[in-house]
Amino acid sequence: MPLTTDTPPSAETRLHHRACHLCEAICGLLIETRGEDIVSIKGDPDDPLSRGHICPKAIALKDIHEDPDRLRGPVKKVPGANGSSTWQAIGWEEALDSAAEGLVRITRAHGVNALGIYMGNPTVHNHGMMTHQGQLFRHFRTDNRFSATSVDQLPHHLVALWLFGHKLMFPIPDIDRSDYFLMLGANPVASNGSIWTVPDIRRRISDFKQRGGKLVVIDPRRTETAALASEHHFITPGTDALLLAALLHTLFSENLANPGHLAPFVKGLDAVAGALDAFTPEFAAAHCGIAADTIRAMARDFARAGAAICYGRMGVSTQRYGTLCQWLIQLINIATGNLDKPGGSLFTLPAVDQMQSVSPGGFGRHHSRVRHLPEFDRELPASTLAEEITTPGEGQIRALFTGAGNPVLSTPNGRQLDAALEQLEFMVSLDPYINETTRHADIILPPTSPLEHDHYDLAFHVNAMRNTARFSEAVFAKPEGSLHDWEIFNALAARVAALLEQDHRDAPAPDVIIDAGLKLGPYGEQHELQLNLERLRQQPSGVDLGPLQSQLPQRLRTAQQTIDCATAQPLADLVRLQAEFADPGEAGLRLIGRRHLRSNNSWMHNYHRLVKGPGRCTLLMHPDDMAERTLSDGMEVTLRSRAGEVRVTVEASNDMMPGVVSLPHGFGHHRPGMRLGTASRHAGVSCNDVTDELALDALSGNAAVNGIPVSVSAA
Ligand SMILES: Nc1nc2c(c(=O)[nH]1)N[C@H]1C(S)=C(S)[C@@H](COP(=O)(O)OP(=O)(O)OC[C@H]3O[C@@H](n4cnc5c(=O)[nH]c(N)nc54)[C@H](O)[C@@H]3O)O[C@H]1N2
Ligand SMILES: Nc1nc2c(c(=O)[nH]1)N[C@H]1C(S)=C(S)[C@@H](COP(=O)(O)OP(=O)(O)OC[C@H]3O[C@@H](n4cnc5c(=O)[nH]c(N)nc54)[C@H](O)[C@@H]3O)O[C@H]1N2
Ligand code: SF4
Ligand SMILES: [Mo]
Repeated sequence: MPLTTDTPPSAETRLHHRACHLCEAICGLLIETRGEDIVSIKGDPDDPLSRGHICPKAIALKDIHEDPDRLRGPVKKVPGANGSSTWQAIGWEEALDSAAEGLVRITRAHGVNALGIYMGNPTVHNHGMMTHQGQLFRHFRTDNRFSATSVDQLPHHLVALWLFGHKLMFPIPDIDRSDYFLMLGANPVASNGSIWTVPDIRRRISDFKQRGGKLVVIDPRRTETAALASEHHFITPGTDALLLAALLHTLFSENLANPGHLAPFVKGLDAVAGALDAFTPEFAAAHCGIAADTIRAMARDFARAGAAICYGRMGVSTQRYGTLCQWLIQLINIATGNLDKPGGSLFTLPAVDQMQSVSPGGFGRHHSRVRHLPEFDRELPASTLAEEITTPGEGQIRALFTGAGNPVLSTPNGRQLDAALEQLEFMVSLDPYINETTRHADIILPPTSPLEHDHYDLAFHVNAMRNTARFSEAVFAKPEGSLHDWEIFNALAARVAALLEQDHRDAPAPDVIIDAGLKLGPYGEQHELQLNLERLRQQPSGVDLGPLQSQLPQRLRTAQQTIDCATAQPLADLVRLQAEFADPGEAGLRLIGRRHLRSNNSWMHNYHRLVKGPGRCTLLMHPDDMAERTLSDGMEVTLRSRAGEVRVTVEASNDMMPGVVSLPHGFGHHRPGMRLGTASRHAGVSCNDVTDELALDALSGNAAVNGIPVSVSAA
């Protein structure tokens, strides 16, 4: 799309190949610049994965780069007039010294666990943050680490670890070669796919259907994706585990289960079948709102399809049975022989293979202090962060480091966390913005703009529906006096190490690490392609490494290279599920979230082009539910839960399941002391002021931000 610029036409025009880092679709872009201006941003038709696809958010790369609210250098909080505080620009030396000293001072006085760390979602879209964060954190040795993982995909990691032996072994839907697709709790037409890098999903769904494929979507809202489906079924939020258990029950009881090529290395299916006796389609139907016959038909269709996919995302991981859902989903894929099969769900073979370099993950090796919630991969559930700050005692968090995260808006009961952050003795944020979270910091360290550093998708090639590799050069030179995220990690780590008298050596630049990873990787020195960074640089649209291939059992990281289906924890969780749903359950409204193509979590509301038009932070509600409460379209209502309440405009929608209301997350930009001009004019309210820090997937500690019991009344 062509964009307006101020630069005289005489300036030199250049064309840059660039990956879009804003979402998991990682689209290839062609960015035209003239001098310091971005003239146009288009899809790269030669990108082997995205094939020219682009969405309206790509233009925000220009807006982020040029945003006057984006910090260009470090700031420090200083006292202002009348007891308020204000921000003062400071130099990097002072900023890094005081950040390191402040953090070390607290851990010296109160022990290592007095420091908390929260890392947010953009970390995984930024290779330098991924390669260099450990550099800093290893000096701190705190158990109080948190991230957006536990408001998101934690159940996927746990199930991957248990079944396949590594937290990153995600089965990836092979939609281009499939016949039947059962999708639960995902809306890729708005989100562009998640734990499934699948640019251009609309076209892929359309091609899939054209070939005779059947897409069945299970969602409490008739979403943009459901609108394209062959079949859509409403489901009562939080009851998917019953549906999935009933599907698996039917596969076993009707002798439709056949692991086929997986049989030689799959164990424990009989034990699973035995544990499912009570989970009949009738039992599920009584709670989930999908008829027993429909469930049986779904199981039969799935088993009889040439190749089938069962896939579930946010809506089924961030609910009370998140881990059980993800485990049942993979058991359906395994029991029908659709795992590791073209047209089913397969594992990638990425050019930089993190299975070689990243730890497989671990679970429950230590627990949170206050609520005794289990760690996963050395991180505790984000839902417990606020109480770890406010509850006195040994190990209480008194200082916090945040990087690329906005937990005040993105974690349950954000208002409680907002207040808790006020209590901290010291806080440092690595972030380009003064927002709802970072306004509590003492020092903010802003990195270079995304277009000022190079880029490699360490995370998303691992989740992609085709094996490709691509390295993007920086579009703009790094401005003088600025630091990349990874340089800030190095510089802070060096200072912290010196203060703690620990050894420190700067980690090499990310491109050096990527080069080494490529050479060691499956297409590197051992392979005819001899892939390395030099070669990738010569093909800026990316290198095609082919469709996903069957790789089992060799790719498994389990001890015996087998898949042991009878995983103890989810089997035990079936008992909790059965007990909870033994009774009809209480009626009442349930709150779910929603995503919009022009938004991205909490931090992309500051760009006029993306937020203009009618406000999107509305509460969707079925007209019957509104009539029952004498509400009318456009009215201000109070949305209330155990944890809190917000006032919001209600919008009538026949796309909602009766009994369910939907509010997007990531809004609530009305708080004082931020520097987000456009966002605060489109403030909205925060969905997470209503979600509940006590609502968890009890098995993993993942936040259940979907399915929250709420009431709605005229404001
Ligand atoms: N435009 C845009 N794109 C994004 C993002 C964004 O904010 N905006 N965020 C990015 C991130 S961080 C992620 S993790 C991904 C998420 O990607 P997706 O998982 O595809 O995203 P959602 O749109 O949240 O889809 C969740 C769906 O679950 C449904 N749901 C809620 N509760 C239940 C339930 O109990 N059962 C079932 N079956 N469904 C339920 C919701 O109605 C919703 O349609 O998107 C990424 N892409
Ligand atoms: N109710 C509800 N809550 C949810 C969800 C939901 O669906 N419903 N979704 C959940 C999901 S899936 C996720 S992933 C989380 C996200 O939760 P978070 O990761 O905590 O929040 P984000 O909104 O992604 O905030 C990103 C922050 O990173 C900063 N940032 C952006 N780019 C960079 C960069 O390159 N470097 C640095 N250092 N900082 C950068 C931004 O300024 C912003 O402060 O929210 C979760 N919360
Ligand atoms: S789909 Fe995602 S990666 Fe592609 S252009 Fe849009 S925001 Fe960027
Ligand atoms: Mo996410």
